[in-house]
Amino acid sequence: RPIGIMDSGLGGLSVARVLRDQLPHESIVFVGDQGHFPYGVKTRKEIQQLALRIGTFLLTHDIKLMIIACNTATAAALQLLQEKLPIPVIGVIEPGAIAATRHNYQTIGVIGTESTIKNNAYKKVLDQIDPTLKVISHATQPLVSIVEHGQTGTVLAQETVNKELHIFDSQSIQALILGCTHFPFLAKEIANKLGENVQLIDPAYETVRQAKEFLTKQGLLSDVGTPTVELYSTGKIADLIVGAKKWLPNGYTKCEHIQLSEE
Ligand code: DGN
Repeated sequence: RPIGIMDSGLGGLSVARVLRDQLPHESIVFVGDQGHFPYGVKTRKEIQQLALRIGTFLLTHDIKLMIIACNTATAAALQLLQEKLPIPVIGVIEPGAIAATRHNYQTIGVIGTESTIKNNAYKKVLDQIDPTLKVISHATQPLVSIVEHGQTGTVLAQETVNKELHIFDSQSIQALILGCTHFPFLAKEIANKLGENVQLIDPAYETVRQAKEFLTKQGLLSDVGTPTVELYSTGKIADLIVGAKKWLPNGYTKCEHIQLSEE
């Protein structure tokens, strides 16, 4: 049985690539909801409806676990999906916060979409784990668009990162949580801007570690065989193919457009 992964767009591929790398025998069904991109500026209710629709689609593929590979959708819909779907669902925020609190940092930054930052999604979890940690949160929607439009590695990408992360010039941080799954694809530009003293935290690694732990405990881990990797987009399939070619080094077995019903 495959693992289901969803995002509003290409960002979820940053989780899929870590999963492919760490759990190479697991089959994946990935949905990029490009037809409704971006989630970062939508209401909680809208995001919940979209995420539930995708969860229902993933169930038709008999998934054994769903990963919400989107911080915005995790903040808005994780609990709802855990209640409504008959399979386990994990998100990326708690794993990201856990990864960030492993190193005794005193001050960390969090960047994410407007929705993730406005909801204080990371700060709430970080405060629970380590109330003494100083957290500087910053919303940056333009970085999501750079990734979604295939502009990573360009001068424009670096300029946009420099402008968007300007806030950290005056507020020094020891680590930065990449609190949007699109951002690991801009890690080089972000590292250029912040310098080597700031650790970048990609929540995907801890998310995949938790997925592995769960599957192992349940006896559901696939450790032999050649997996299938099916990618679906509710929007332009060409964009998903470009992203997958760039970021999924081991390729995919299927890539198709899907239309999900409003119900
Ligand atoms: N990739 C999503 C996230 O992690 O928050 C959001 C992207 C978006 O829809 N703006």
